[in-house]
Formats: sequence, C-alpha cells, structure tokens
Amino acid sequence: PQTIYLKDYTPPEYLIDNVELHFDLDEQNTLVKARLYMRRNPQSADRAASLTLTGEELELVSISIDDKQLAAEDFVITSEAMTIHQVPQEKAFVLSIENRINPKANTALEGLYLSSSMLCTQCEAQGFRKITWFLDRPDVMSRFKTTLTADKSQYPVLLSNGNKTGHGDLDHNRHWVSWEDPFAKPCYLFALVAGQLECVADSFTTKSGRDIALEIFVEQHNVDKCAHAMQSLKNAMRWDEDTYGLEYDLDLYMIVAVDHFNMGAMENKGLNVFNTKFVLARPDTATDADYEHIEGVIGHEYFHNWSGNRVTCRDWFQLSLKEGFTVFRDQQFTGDRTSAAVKRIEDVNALRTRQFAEDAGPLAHPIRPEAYIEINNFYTLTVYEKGAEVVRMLHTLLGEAGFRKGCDLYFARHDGQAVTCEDFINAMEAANGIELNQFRRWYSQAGTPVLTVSQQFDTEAQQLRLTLQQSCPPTPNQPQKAPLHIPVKLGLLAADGSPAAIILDGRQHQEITLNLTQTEQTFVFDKLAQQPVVSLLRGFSAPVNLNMPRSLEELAFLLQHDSDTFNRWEAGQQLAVKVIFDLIEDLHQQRPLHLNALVVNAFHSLLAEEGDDLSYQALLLSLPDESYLAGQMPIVDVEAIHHAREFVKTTLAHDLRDDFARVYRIHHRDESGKFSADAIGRRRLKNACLSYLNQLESGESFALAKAQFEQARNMTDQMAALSAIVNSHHPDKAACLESFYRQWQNEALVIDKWFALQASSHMPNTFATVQKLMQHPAFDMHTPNRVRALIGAFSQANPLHFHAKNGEGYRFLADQVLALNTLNPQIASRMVTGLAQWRRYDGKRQELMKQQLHRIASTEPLSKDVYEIASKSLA
Ligand code: B3K
Ligand code: ZN
Repeated sequence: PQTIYLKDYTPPEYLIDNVELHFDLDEQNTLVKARLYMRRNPQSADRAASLTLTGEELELVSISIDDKQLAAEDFVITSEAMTIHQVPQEKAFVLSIENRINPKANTALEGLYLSSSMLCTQCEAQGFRKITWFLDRPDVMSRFKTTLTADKSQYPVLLSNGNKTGHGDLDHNRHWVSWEDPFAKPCYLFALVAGQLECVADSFTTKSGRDIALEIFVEQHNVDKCAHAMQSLKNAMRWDEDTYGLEYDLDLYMIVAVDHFNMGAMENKGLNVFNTKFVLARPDTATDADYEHIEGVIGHEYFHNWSGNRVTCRDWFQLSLKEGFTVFRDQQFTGDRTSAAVKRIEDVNALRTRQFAEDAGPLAHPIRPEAYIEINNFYTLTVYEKGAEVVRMLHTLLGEAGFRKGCDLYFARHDGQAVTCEDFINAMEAANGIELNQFRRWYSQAGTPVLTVSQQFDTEAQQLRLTLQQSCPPTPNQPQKAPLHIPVKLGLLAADGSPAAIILDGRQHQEITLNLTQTEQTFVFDKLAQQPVVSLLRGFSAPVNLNMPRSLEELAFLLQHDSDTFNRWEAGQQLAVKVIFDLIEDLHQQRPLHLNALVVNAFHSLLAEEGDDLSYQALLLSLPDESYLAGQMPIVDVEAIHHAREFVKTTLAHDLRDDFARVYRIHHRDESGKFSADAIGRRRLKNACLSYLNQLESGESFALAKAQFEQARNMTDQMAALSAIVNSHHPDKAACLESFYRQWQNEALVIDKWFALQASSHMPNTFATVQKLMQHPAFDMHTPNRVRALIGAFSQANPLHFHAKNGEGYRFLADQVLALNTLNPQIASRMVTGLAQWRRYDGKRQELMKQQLHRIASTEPLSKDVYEIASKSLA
C-alpha cells in the first residue's frame, strides 16, 4: 500500500464550485447522478489536461462533459480512481456521472450504508468516493444541492444537508425531497439519511434573534430517550455564543441516531449523524457517565460547525486543527456544565493512561502527522486528546482573553476556507503580538516529554532553587528531540498547608506559570523563611511525565492541603502508585504484604470530609487503574499489578469498613431521574464505597450489592451493583446477569453494557465467558458497538485476562481482527492496537503477541487499515 506524505501536498488542479446530486435510493441498488460544475484551479501549477477523480466500489452507468457522452477510450477506471484524458481547460465545464452502489453490501460502514432499516452515510475522511467519483479532498469546497427519491413507505423521511427546498410525490409509491446547503463545504461533510424515523422537535433562539429549528430523528421505540440530547444541544448552542461569540448559521439543525456507526458521531453540516450511544438516554437506561458523554459529544459535534465546518482542514494531516481544538472546546463546555475539577481529572487520566501509551509505542506520531497509509488510522488519541492539550497550553500561555482574541481572528481570517495548523498559530500570534516559534514544535514532535525536577533550599539566603530539565524519548523516525516550550504552573505551600507567596525576580505571585524553553532551567524563589512544598504542573498544565521524587509524607501533605484540585488528586494518585510499586517489589521478593498506615489514615480523613463536590471526593478515593500503573513500569508485570492493587483495595476495605459503610448509607437514597451535581455526586461517592465494600466478599457485602441491584431505579446504581456482583464470588451472579439480560434485552445500549461488564471482569473464567458470549444470539460482528463491548472491552479494559500467560487472549484477538478485516476494516484496525504494545511485556509474552501480529500481517487480502497498524507495530 502507498504512503501519503504531508510534504507532497499540492493544491487541487481543479475545483468543483457546485454539485447537484440526485439519488434513487434502494437498499441494494442505488442510482447516483452527479452534476459537477468544475473549472481549473488558478492556484494550481499543474498544466496537464487530464482530470483524475477518486472513486471506489462504484459501477459506472454513464459519463458526459457538458452533456456530451464520453467514449470508452476517453477515460480509464481503476479500483481507486477514474482519469479522464482531456477536459476543457479554458472554460468551466459540467461533468455528469451516473453510477450505481449497493448500500446493503457495505459492511465497512463508510459511504452510503444500511443500518437496521435506514440508509445513512459516513463520508469523513474519504467515504464520499464510495458514493460517486469526486475530488475527495477537504480543500475542494462546493455548494451542494441534493435530491433524494425513494419508496414512500420504506423511506418516509429523506434528509440531507442545509435547508429543505422542495418535496413531492412520484409514481409507484415513490416520493422526493430536495435540499440545498448554502455553505460551501468539502464532500466529507456531505450526508444523507433515509428511513422510518420519528422526529423530536424543539427550537432555539440565537443571540441575534434568529429562530433555529432543532430536530432529532430516531426510531419509534427511542422517542422517549431524546430529551437529554435536545437539552444538551441547546446548552451547547448557548455556551458557544457566550464563550466564543459563535452563532449557528443555518435555520435547521438535525441529529440522526443510528445503531451501526464506526465511531461516536459525525458533524455533517446541518445533519449530524450520531451513534445511538451518544443520543439516547433515560434515567433507567443510561448512567450518569452516559449523560455526561452525551452532552459532551453533542457539544463536540455542534462546536465543529465553526471549528471544522466554517473553517475546515486543508488536508488530512491538519486533522488536529479541527479535532484538537474542538475537543478542547468540548472539554471546557463539560467543565462549565458539571465540575471543572472532575472533568480535568478525567481528561488527564484518560490522556495519561491511553495517549501516553500510544506516544510511547510503535504508533507514536506528532499531533500533525507527516505520513499515513490509511487516514482513518489517524483519528487517534494523539490527534484528538494531545491535540486538545496543545490548544490548552496556548490558552494557558495567552490567558482567557488573549486566547479568545486569537480565536476571533482565526475565524474572521479563515471563514469559508480550508486551512492549516500553521494558520491557527499565526492567528494566535498576530492577535496577541507574540511569537510562538518554539511552541510550534508541539505540532511536529511526537513523544511525551519527561520533566525532571530537583530542588535546593538555602536556609540562610531564604531561597529555593528549582531546576527543571526536559527530555523526550525517541519515537519512530524521530531519534532526536528539540526542547519544547512547556508552561509549568506552580504554587508553593507553607508548612501549615497555607499558600506561600511566590517571589520570583522581585515580583510576587500567588500562583505562576513558568516558561520552560531550554533543556534545563533554574528558577530562584526568594524570601522564603522555611522550605515550602512545591505544587508543580498544576492543572496538568502540559502533557508531560513529571519526574519529581517525593516522600509519602509529602504526598499525603499535598493530598490534604493543595488548593489546586488537580494536584490534590494527583498527590493521592502518586501516593497510591508509590505504595503499589513497593508492594509489587514485595511480591517479587516473596515478602508478606503490608499496607502503610499512612495510606489508611489518608483514606480515613478523605472519608470523613464533608466537601461540596462529592464527585471530586469520589475521585480522591479511587486507586490508579491497572493500565495507568502498567504505563509506569519498564516491563509490565500484569499479575503483580493486579494483585498489589487488589491488596490495597481490600485492605482499605477491611480497615475502613465502617467508614465506607457510613458514607455509603449517608448518600444512599433514591434520586433516580435527578441529574443535579449533588445527586450525581452522591451516586458516585456511594458507588465508590460499594466497590470497596465489595472487596470484603462477605455475606453482608453480597447482600448490600444485591439489594442495590434489585432496588435500583436508575442505570448508574444498577450497573454499579451488577459490576460489584460480577467482580466477586457473589452466589447470585448468574441469576443477576440473567435477570438483567431479560429486563433489558430490547435496549441495545444496555445490552452492550452487559457484554462489556462481563468481558472486563477480573474474576477467573472470564476468557471462557468471553468465548461463550461470542456465540450469544445477541452478539453481532456487524454492529461496532457490540464488537467494542465484547472484543474491545476484553482486549483493552481487561489487562489481567487479555494478557494471560498462555497467549489465549492474543490468539482470540487476532482471530477476531481477521474476521473483522474483511467486514469492517476500520473497526478491525482499532482492535489491533491491543497487540501494538508488545515491547512493554516480558519475553514470553512478546513472542506470543508478535506471533499474532505476524499472523495478521501475513494474511491476504489485508485491508490498508489493518496492514498499517500491524506492520508499524512490528517495525
Ligand atoms: N469527525 C468525526 C470523526 C470521523 C472519523 C472518520 N474515521 C467525529 C468527530 O471527531 O467529531
Ligand atoms: Zn471531532
């Protein structure tokens, strides 16, 4: 397969100003007629008279230029493209193409496909070429007019981008609807939907007084699960006006929920297509986390209307321009809507466990990659989450107001254009009168920098010398790294826990952001009567690994006193990490295990606290994930990590049984249907306690979980209880799983939870359960949500069993990857990542994982998607 390079970018040779599309929709035989209003691009240096359009899996019916049929020798068609040898050079021309496609055969879910009984599209990144021949690249922007015709009973609802311009009936029970989108857009933002859909409608009045119709389309049985999505949409619209001064531009905003979707959602202009998972919610079917994610994803896609659609990407290497920025925007939104402290911790936690692993492995790439084989493989944690961190650092460096000025200028300069990351930074510089040259390296350099800290306190001089060193491990194709511009937010604490004044270069601050730009820099803080405790990298001000030696006592002190909510939580995490690693060492030395009393005391105090952010308090009580711990180990010891962590959890449960039970009782009440921060926090904290108590595996703890399971009237509590039951030797486990299944068998999203919970259980026999579930009538390889729930959860959220010593987990995953490879390459390649980290394991596991990667890589035919991930993982 061919590699595409950023350095080879050239402007398009032709432009398509207008597109008229006409679809005769049919499940297996859709006729597409396209009229493309084209001309040479004056910006292009190329002078060849030929025209090459991309197109895949299309059957040509007819082709003409300015209504003159082309002869067979006028063009050639390959599996990926069509070249017309000669097109008019001096004038604009109309290229008309008719072709047929088979949506039902499209199991890759890219282009036009069938989901349950509805037809829908997914064009980003390069799906439009599976609909018709086109210049399928984001820098070709066109105005689209679309007419859909279809059987009236089977497809009563016919949707596309923009505004509805007409509709009518046809012979043979068919009908038509036409749409027009006034905004020029790349074809990746094109969408159509046809089906038997119900519409949940509402409206929103913009700041400038325009009324926007809001419509959510779902299947009949889901109409009662749209209220939260609708409210989220209105919240997002208001928030973007208030925070960024950005208003919606069309008169209509539509969201369609589909069962079969490769990712979360898609921001098609005026017609978002969503995975049902990010739309549907009812208190009894969706957890608090689901509610939060729905609001976040609805916000994300809505925010794309400006950061992505009005201003789009020049080429796919610039993906982070829209994704990093939009993720940052949705993070801000969720933080404002819920608890900013909790949101930040959740985001950093995900970044450090998952993106840091990607950045440390064979698939590491900069947020602006330089080469790809299959662009769908680059919708990564790095492009999205690290990309958002880079935007966040700009926000930190420029301040709220400066950042906003930069955004305003960016949107004003580039509205209606397809631009680059460079254009974004340029706008930030110009609006703030600064220079960000060194900062730009964040866009081109891969890998997670390491920040090493040392301190020296001079009692006599009353000075603290803080030395920061940065380095970055090599990544594929980048052996050498240049120093980055790293904003390091810092605070100082006095011995009694109160903030100590920061005096740097004669100026006094409460909190300061240091600019680390060199490999090593020393900062001297004056007028300190006593040595302060340094709270560094507050708010996780840069995506780096912090290497700062601290004692357990100092961590416990910060856990108690740090006023920075992120660093306070982080102190607790590092405390737990240190303790767990000591225990792992004890395991290795076959010493008996003891939990340091300091940890027990710290948890005892946390449980006695009466804070007002209960979700935050629940986070303070949570132990670092096994995968986070794995990331901190040179050679991952899967079993030791699990046992040491379980030991800590169980010992805490034993020693603080009364505390956990008390806090559980205080917050246990039925508030189903209430989604205030308080109610959510109570559920979260109570369920954290339940999870600890469950470690006791006593008659009492079993009864507690069972009672909650039976009485729960909301999915948060029901799932928390079932999770406790599944992750223990609960005598009623089978019965509970069975009754849960019976209760929810008609709610696909709940059944996904049922699969995922069993697949991620740490109890013995999980692998056998997973194999059995593969045969379950409700399992279906054609449904990405189900694949992620079973195969994804097992291989990505169950380190203990996936990494079983005998290699059965690896073999299983490879089997599934190969099955998916022909069915749905995008999903297949996502599943391979479970094997990519093989270098992190012991020799025996390395061999077993490599074996499976080789087996995958040598299979034919292999999709580009899977080939790229498997071959890079082995390189
Ligand atoms: N832009 C889409 C992702 C498309 C993925 C294509 N493989 C959703 C989003 O990030 O909002
Ligand atoms: Zn996005």
